[in-house]
Amino acid sequence: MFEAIIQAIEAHDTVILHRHASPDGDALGSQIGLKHLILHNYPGKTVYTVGDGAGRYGFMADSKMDEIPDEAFRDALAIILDTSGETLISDQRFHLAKTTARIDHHIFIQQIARHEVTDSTAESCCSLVALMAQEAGWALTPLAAQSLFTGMVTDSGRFRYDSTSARTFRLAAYLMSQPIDTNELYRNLYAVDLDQARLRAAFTQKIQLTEKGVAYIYTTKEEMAALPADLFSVSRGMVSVMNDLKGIDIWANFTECDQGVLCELRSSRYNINPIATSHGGGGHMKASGATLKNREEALAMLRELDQLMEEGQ
Ligand SMILES: [Mn+2]
Repeated sequence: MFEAIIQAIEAHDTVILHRHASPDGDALGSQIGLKHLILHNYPGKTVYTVGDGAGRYGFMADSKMDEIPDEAFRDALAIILDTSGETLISDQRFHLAKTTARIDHHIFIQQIARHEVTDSTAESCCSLVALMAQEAGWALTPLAAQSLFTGMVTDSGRFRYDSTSARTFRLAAYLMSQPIDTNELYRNLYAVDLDQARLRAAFTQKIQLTEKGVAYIYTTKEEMAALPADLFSVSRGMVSVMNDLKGIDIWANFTECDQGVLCELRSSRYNINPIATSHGGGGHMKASGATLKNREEALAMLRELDQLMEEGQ
């Protein structure tokens, strides 16, 4: 399955690893994991990780990105991980690379690279990288295993989402043949400080319901400016206060910012991806996102979600 990508890695002395902007555990995990797999199995190769900062995933080992000049791309292979749309890639200089490849588990929207493997049945990009390591017969290292395991955990909601499969557990077991401190990992991922707990409580109070029972939170620019939190922790971080509410099958978090209104859409039952895509976004069947123009577009989206609820009943 990964033959062409493995050959491309073998054929290039320099490999540059990209992933989507505002990285999550899977984006960073696949990047760091693949970096250490290549370094360990092909001594002498140079591997760089590029992109914006690790943010709340800064606890992950080796998550500091490299700063490299344009020349570094000239003879390099650039591999794009965990990204479905070209504009979402952090550090657009992959265009300068000699060859490109992509490994992704989002719903396919476009070809970006020369060699591509996309499998939307995988719960995480990290598990695809783990699968490639098995296929190539690469040896694991503790850091590679730990990074890939982190992405599997975060993108599967700690092995809870329906994308979690027998293959997920087989690959998790394979990674756990290396020493992975899960207590430490889960503490880093799930322990919240008191301020964050209070912020979540405030967002719980902000939950509203549409006529058909779609839950949503809308945060204006003014409210955002007054909050002790950054855009990502509100937009991606607070959508989860609506998880696990009985009788709520679809929920959305809207956050105004300079670019428009960030929208994070989730569902426990319905495929909300086409609605996100029709508003210029993308993602997965039950978890997608989009950047909307304004509040009117957010309200229009809520009407479409209401319609989806109605059709589903
Ligand atoms: Mn992912």
